[in-house]
Formats: sequence, structure tokens, C-alpha cells
Amino acid sequence: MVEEETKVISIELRGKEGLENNGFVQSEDLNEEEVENVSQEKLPKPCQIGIEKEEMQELSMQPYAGMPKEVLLQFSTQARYRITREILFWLIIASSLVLVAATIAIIAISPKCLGWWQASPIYQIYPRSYKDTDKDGNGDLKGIQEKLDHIQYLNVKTIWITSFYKSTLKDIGYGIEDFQDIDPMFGTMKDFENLVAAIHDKGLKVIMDLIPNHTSDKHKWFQLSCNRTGKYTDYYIWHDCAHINGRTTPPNNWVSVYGNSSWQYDDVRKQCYFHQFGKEQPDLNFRNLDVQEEIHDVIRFWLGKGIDGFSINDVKFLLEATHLRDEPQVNKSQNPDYRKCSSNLQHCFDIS
Ligand SMILES: [Ca+2]
Ligand SMILES: [Ca+2]
Repeated sequence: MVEEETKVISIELRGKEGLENNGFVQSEDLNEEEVENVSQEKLPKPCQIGIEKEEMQELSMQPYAGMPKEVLLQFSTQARYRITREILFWLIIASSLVLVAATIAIIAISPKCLGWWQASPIYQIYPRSYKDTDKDGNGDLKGIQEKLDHIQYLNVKTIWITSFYKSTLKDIGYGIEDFQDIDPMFGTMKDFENLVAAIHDKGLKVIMDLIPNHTSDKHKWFQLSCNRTGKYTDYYIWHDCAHINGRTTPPNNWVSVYGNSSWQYDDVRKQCYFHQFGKEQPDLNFRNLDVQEEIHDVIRFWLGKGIDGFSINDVKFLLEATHLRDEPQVNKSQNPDYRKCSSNLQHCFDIS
């Protein structure tokens, strides 16, 4: 009989009055003597319940919080705990290896160090106001060379020499007459070569201005363009404009950085040319591939002289919209005469 095979196990259960707690946590404040003193009448009556043996085994095998080491070891060897533990262990090992490999890969493919142009502040020199060695009142290239020890003392690694091109000195040397020559005020090409060599001997780098947006109106390219000579005809931005009794009506309302119209009438060509800056600085037509190639030649020329890099000037002015639409006024209720100031117009079309 099933009932006969069932072994009744008596379990004494007592009320949870702090006397027992599963046998693994004892109240340190309650010693045996105190327990003896507890009145038997006050203790709850033991009771008996019947539990199947298999149920009892399963019940007794449930892990519980705070179980002692001996009980814990009983469970730790069971397959479900051992396999789970091993899977987690190898996952941690694999994750650690992936992390180490990724770290090494990132270090390996990252730039090893800063570029030379990032290694220190760049020391800008406006040569005309720097040291004057021939006492003509203007600084010169030899003056820069004489101050290299001072620059090195400052722990500067790169020097930027602003425009020393041959120019009319309009706009402090930014209206260039010849992109491949040095203004006599600053010295000779030999002086420049000596300066670059001295700079490099001291372990320094040197950059110079590159001004591709415009030239001086004295540049030979512009003279040839005024006369519509061959490929130079379209080296600049020309457009028809009305010119009656000395009064010019420009193609649009565009205003130069220095104020007033960006268009200047040329008596030789009988057209207007565009200038972002002064009227003595006509803009090159940078959509012309021959012009682009000319600037490439300029870059190659100075790199050949040993220059380490360029500071490219006024890049945002390189290209203008070809449709030549009027720029909208910032304040539409403003008198149109105020359009003579560049800041009164939105530059949607003449600045890229
Ligand atoms: Ca001088
Ligand atoms: Ca331009």
C-alpha cells in the first residue's frame, strides 16, 4: 500500500519567535541558558505533517540564502551549476581577450604623434614690422634670420611669414604683382633661400601665405586680360555693365569687403571686373582651369624652395555664384544707399 510505504517524517515546527531559524543563523544575543528559561507553556505546540520522501529530498535540496559552506559545496558540484559557471568563466576570458585585442588595434592604427603643425603655437611674422637690417625703415628677411635664436628660445616650432610677394603694398602686401618673386623691400630670392635653410638648420618649420583669390591690377595676367589676350581673357571675372558719363551701373548690388560696389569699370576692355576687396585687387576666375593650374604652379614653386606649408588666405571668397543675382538686404526697410556697406547685405551668392 502506498500509504504504508509512505514514511511519515515528523518535523517540529515552532512559531517564529526568534528561537530557531533553519539552523544556519543563530541569534548571538540568545544563549542556551535563556532558551531553557523560556516557559514551556509559552512555546508553541509541535505539530506533525506528512511529506513524501521524494518531496522531502527535493525540498531539502533547495539552495537558500546564507547557506553554510558545506551545503553550498553540495550544490556547486551539480551539473547545472558547474556548466553554467564554466560558461560564464570562459565568456569573461573571451571578452577580456577581445577587449585587449581591440585596445592594441586602436593604438596601432592611431597616428603615432601630432603633426609638426600641431606641435606648438605658430609664430606669425609680418616681415615689414620685424627686424630691419639695412636701416631703410622696413623689416626684411635677413632680420627674421637674425632673430631665429630668439624664436627658438620661445620654444616655437613653426614660423609663419606673411606676404612678402612682390606687390604694390596695397592691402599690406596682399595685392600681388608676381606670385614667384619677392618684393625688393624684403630682400632677394637668395635671402629667402638662406632664411629657409637657417630655419631648417634649427629644426624649425616655415609656412607662408598663399593668396589665390585675387592679384594686383598691376599683375601681368590682369594686363593681358584687359586686352583680351589669348587664355588670359577669362582669367578674371568680367561682365558687361553700363558706363555713361563716368557713371557705372554695375551688374548687381554686390558690395566689396571694403565697401561700395564690387564691380569696377575698365576703360580698356569696356567691361566691369569683379573684386572682393579693393578695386586694385581683381578677383581671379577660379572656375577657369588655367587659373587653377597657375596656382598649382605657384604652390609647386615655393615647395621647391623648401617651404613646409601654406596659410591659404580668404578661401571663402574663392568662388562666387555665376547667376549674379542681387544679394538680399539684411534690413529690407533700410535705405538702399546703405547697401554700400558689406554688413548690410546677406552674402548668399558672393561668398562660398
Ligand atoms: Ca629693411
Ligand atoms: Ca573670388
